Amino acid sequence: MAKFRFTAGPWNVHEGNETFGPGNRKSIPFEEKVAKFAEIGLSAVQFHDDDAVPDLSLNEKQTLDYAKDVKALLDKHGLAAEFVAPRLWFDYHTNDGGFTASLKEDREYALWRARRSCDIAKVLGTDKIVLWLAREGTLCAESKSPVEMTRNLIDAFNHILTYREDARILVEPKPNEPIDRSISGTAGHALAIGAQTVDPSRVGLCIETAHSVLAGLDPANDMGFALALGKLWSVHLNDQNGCRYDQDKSFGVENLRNAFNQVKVLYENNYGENGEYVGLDVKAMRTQKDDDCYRHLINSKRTFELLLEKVKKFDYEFQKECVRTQNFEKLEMYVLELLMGVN
Ligand code: XUL
Ligand code: MN
Repeated sequence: MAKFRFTAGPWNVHEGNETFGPGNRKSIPFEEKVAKFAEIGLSAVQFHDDDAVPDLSLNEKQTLDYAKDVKALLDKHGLAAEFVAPRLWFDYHTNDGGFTASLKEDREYALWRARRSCDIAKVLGTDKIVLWLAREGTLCAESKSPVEMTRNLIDAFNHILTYREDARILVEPKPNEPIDRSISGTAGHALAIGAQTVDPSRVGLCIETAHSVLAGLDPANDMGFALALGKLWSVHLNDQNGCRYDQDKSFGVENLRNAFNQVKVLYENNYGENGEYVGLDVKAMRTQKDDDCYRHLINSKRTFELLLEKVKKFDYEFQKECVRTQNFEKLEMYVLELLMGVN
């Protein structure tokens, strides 16, 4: 049984800003976050391309040299790099989409960011490229063709797979926000697109709890779907209170039973045995103070580990008997009692 190893990104320790107001916490330098990640027991760091190399105006050699320094910093703290994700939603070129932008020059910009991510990932020692397809869809439904957008995505995936022949794409599906209508909002969409590429074996998934909830789906089932197909290459655990803006709450705080079932499906299927990490894509509430601003990460990891203990206590003989007699009321109460510490 592989031991679960945890990871997070620098964006998971943020100032607390949101649409209605600026944050109240101070910015923490990247080096300090990395040191703290190691201290709280994480094993790897997740990156957007500009988390690793913030200056987009650097030439290729300067970019790679900068990435080498980042790799040295990770090595110093005994951390690996899990993945690099092109940030295809911040720049004005990505106003209207990345790979599915309406203007050719904007689509080319997105492909450049993807190639840049591949190069940075290579220096950081990872073959994983995460694509959160933030703006791949429409704000105005009539502004783009869904058929063309789907083909754009296949072309973009092919571009990445041929640019770096050892790279793997992990699509992180999300049905909306910031885009109104995503063209590839679920695990099924992502894998269907992957199946049309030059190398479907190098297209898999990063399933995020909140994104599954936003799609009206069950996160544990999404993870199980990906596991059954050998496609669960990362997870972003967090929590989400129903269908509203993406909340990135600490793991388990909204729906503990759901969180239990996510840990259960990962444990039962030996998630991690091929080096996969448990990503904690959580954000502290904006009210949280500077002096305890890693608490959400510490709590999410602890919740996972406590739920793992519960999973290990799960009585499969009892479950089998309940299934045989179709006494699901009994099984359900057993799970609630397990979670409440009664048995
Ligand atoms: C957005 C989200 C991102 C991705 C990485 O909802 O989850 O942080 O995980 O690009
Ligand atoms: Mn995420």
